[in-house]
Amino acid sequence: MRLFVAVALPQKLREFLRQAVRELPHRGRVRWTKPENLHLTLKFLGEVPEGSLEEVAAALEEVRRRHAPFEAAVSGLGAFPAPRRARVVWAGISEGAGPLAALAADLDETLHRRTGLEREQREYRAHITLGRPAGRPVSFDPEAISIPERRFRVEGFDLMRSVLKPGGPVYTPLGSFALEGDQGPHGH
Ligand code: 2AM
Repeated sequence: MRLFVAVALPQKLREFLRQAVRELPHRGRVRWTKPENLHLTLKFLGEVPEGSLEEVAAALEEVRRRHAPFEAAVSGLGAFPAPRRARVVWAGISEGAGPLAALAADLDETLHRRTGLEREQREYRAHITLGRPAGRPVSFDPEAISIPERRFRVEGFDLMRSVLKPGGPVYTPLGSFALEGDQGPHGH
C-alpha cells in the first residue's frame, strides 16, 4: 500500500487555505487540493508491503519519543520549481521549519534502518501542497494574494494511506503518533 507520514492541519487552517487560493489569478489549469486532503508531508514512503506495516509503525513509535511538540506557522505562497512554471503550488512554512526538518530526517533515517526503505535523496523542504497543474506547468504571481501568517501547534504526526482514484487521492490515517520528547526543564 502507498504510505506517507504527515502532520495533520487544523480544519480552520485547511479551509482558510482552500478559500485563499480561490482568489489566485493564474495561467493554466490547476487541480486544487480538497480541504480535507491538505496536510504537511514529513516523509513519503511509497509502496510498502502490508507485511512491513508493523515495522513501519515501530519506527514511527521510536521517532515520536525523540521529539517534543512545537509551534509552527504557515504563510505566503510559493511553487516548485518556480511560480512561473509551477508543478506544485504550495503554502510556505514561516515558523517551525527547523523542527519539521529534524522530524523528517529522523523518520527518513529510522525507517531506513528498521525497514530498509530507501533514503530520500532530495533535501526536505516543508510545504503544504495547495494544488498541482492538470497538465502543463501553471504560472502565477505569488504576491497576487496574501496568505497572512497562521500559527498552529505540531503535537504529532500520522501514518497515512493514499489510494489513487480518478477523482483524486483518498487519504486515510492508519495511526497517530504523539510527540513526546524532552520538553525542556519540565520534561524529565
Ligand atoms: P507534496 O506535498 O509535495 O504533494 C502524498 O502523496 C504526499 O506525499 C504528498 O504530500 C506528496 O508531496 C508527498 N510525496 C513526496 N514524494 C512523493 C512522490 N514521489 N510521489 C507522490 N507523493 C510524494
